[in-house]
Amino acid sequence: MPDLDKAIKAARKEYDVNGFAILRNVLDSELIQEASAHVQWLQNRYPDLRPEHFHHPLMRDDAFWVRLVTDSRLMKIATAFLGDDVACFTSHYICKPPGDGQAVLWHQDAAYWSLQPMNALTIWVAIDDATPENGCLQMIPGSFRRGIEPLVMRDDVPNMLHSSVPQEAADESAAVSLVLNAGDVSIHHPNIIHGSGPNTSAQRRCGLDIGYIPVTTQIGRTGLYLNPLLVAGEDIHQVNPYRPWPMYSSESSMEFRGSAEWNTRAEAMNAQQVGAGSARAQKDVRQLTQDMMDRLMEGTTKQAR
Ligand SMILES: O=C(O)CCC(=O)C(=O)O
Repeated sequence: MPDLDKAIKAARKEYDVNGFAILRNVLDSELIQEASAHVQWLQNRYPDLRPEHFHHPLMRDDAFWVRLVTDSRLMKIATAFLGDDVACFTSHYICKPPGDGQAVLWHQDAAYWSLQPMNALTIWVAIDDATPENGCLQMIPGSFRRGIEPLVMRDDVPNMLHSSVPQEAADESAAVSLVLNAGDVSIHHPNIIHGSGPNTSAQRRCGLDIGYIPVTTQIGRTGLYLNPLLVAGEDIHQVNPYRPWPMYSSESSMEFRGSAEWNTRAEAMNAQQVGAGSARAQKDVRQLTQDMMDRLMEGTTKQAR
């Protein structure tokens, strides 16, 4: 993939200066269509959930989600930034329905994550075209160099995180909108101040955010990040337990291109994983998702339980 190599090199330079970068045309339209069908599959399965909250517990035993977050093109980007041995510790679809999709107020991911050290990369995959009207991501260039701002609880406007950085910390006049086509991806630093507006348009805006860490980063035991998955290389440091890759089953996953061969790939990955099978809490996935939403509402995502 020579073009991707070139794009990663350019992205590295931008990321080092601004704390974010865009890579165009990373994922093919067939895979994006499957991801879109996956969102519909989740919507049918969890009709009572707002689609901004399709968090990773809902997908942890879902072979398609693992196929997606381990896509070779995403792995190429993640390993270029984090090294050869990489895990995925969080991911969710933020799908903003037309006319009603909620804002994500200015925030820093690191303020919500319990990671030691805070070495991580978010890859955000555009499942739909993203524009200012339907609530695309916005970044404040260079803001990743500042420290972590305190969280301010917010219920003055509907918003997905129920919190933000203090108003004076976000210089909105410097904000850049990330206008993406479906299949483009953006990457960002855990400390960068970013957010997205409400969806005031007639077009859905759906993105999948995926948090990757090198296997040297330890995930705090707060009960939230219960689904780390080794996605590239080896668990050479053994600071986290990893879940085994799920087998394909029509009950736990949508059918997808390659689902017939999936189990061979998953078995091979599990065979080489030290500690495979040491999955964390086995609470009901809907309840876990509710716990995640409650903790966002209480502002307690970083506190141990
Ligand atoms: O999808 C959005 O609008 C917000 C995503 C976000 O804040 C993130 O990926 O860190």
